[in-house]
Amino acid sequence: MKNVIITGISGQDGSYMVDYLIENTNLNIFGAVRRLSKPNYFNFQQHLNNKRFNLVTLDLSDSQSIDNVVREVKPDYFINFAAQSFVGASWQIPEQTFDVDAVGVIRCLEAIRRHAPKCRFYNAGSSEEFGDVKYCPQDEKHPLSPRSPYGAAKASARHIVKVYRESYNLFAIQGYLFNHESPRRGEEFVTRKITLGIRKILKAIKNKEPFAPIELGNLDAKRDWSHALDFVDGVWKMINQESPKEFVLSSNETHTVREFINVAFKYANLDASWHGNGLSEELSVHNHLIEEHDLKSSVLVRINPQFFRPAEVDILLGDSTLARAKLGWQPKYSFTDLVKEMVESDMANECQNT
Ligand code: F7E
Repeated sequence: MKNVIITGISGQDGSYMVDYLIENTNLNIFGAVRRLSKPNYFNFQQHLNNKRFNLVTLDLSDSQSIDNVVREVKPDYFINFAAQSFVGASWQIPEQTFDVDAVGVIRCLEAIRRHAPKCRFYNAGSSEEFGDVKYCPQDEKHPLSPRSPYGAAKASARHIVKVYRESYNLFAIQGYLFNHESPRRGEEFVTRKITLGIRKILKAIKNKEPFAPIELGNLDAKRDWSHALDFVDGVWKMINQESPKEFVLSSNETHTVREFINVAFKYANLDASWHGNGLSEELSVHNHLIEEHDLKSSVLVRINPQFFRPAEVDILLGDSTLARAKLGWQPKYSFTDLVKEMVESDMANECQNT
């Protein structure tokens, strides 16, 4: 039986990849987590008793830990979803971001080169590598022009993956993944911040309590959002090609943060409208609802300059034509399916791990 190492399994992509491979393959899965004083098994607890699932400790900032696991497991696949993945934080912790997201990839590649040179390696790449984009939509030929320490680290990782591929003849690739979300998305990312904010507001309304607005930064930023479940399928197809080619995975649509908010509040059945401009822009509940529910507050969303970034990627819009044609990859979720699922999941799970 073949072995796969998946890093980052407490997070969204790693945990969905474990689900996907348990369901669709007979691989032995070595799910890697970093040692934490308070372990977080929430997203993969359903597999803990599965004979095909093995939990291993591995830290991208520690080459010994990577070397040990690769030497023992001798993987056929290594899928690296571990990262400091929050762009906003990468200005506060630039060294740690670079160490984990770029140098950590060298550590993985070195371990593979020494102990499992036939292993197929996938590293999570990002549309953030395109940065201040030169043309729309962005395809595989778009130049790398990152705007954040996170984007710079991922762009460096892309170069080192190519160098190892060509120097040592490794099957090593890094896809170009545009934004991808789900009910398992981390709380600080804008989509989940919005859907969790809606959950809090609805609860307050139900309990006839006042509520605090959701505070956000740049509502004009445009992103190409997909469902993470579609992307783990795309990554699996990418790592199983005959030759190591790197593809864009994207929905091929772009929406502003404001549009995400509008659709999310629609699925929460809260009639609302925008007022004001710039930093004074606010989303408020419609008057008829204030009277009907005897609401104690009315502002749902407000701008807080704290959430603007030192440098912003204004628009991302992917072109995944090649992945669809060459890998036969076809995403199943639309933008509205995604928003609906996220809103409904947060409304239903009032006592999840958040
Ligand atoms: O921001 C704007 C923010 O943090 C999206 C990661 O998975 O995708 C993700 O990176 C947009 C940005 O994701 C808030 O300025 C406004 O324009 O959800 P995000 P991201 O930075 O696009 C790429 C492909 C990755 O590779 C990354 O790992 O939303 N925005 N107000 C805000 N964003 C946040 N987080 N919080 C706000 O309050």
